[in-house]
Amino acid sequence: MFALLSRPTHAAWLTLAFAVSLAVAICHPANATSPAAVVASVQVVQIKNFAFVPAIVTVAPGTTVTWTNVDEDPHSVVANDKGFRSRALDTQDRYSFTFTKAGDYAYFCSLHPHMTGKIIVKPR
Ligand SMILES: [Cu+2]
Repeated sequence: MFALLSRPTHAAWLTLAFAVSLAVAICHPANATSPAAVVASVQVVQIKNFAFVPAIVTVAPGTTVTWTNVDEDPHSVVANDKGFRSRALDTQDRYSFTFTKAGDYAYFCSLHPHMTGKIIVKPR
């Protein structure tokens, strides 16, 4: 008799504890503003005013980076190690490359070598 009464009470406490922890989790989303939250499977880089924007991007392996030239002048995207290389991109042209391996990938514009950028591929 006593066991039958105490069991539902125990279950009620477990339910309450679960509800409280759930409420805490909802009210405090983990690291919502940390840099890790910026990581996405698709990353866009604009080529604007003779610069790559953002110049340095951190992505997870498997991320496709798409560069879009929004300048009036043609630009290109060329890896320092020649691992990827776009043709000359006219206004609104795009170039995409999927980064599968972790590492730092420095690149530049072959038409204006002072334009540089970097893709950092890092597991989450
Ligand atoms: Cu350029």
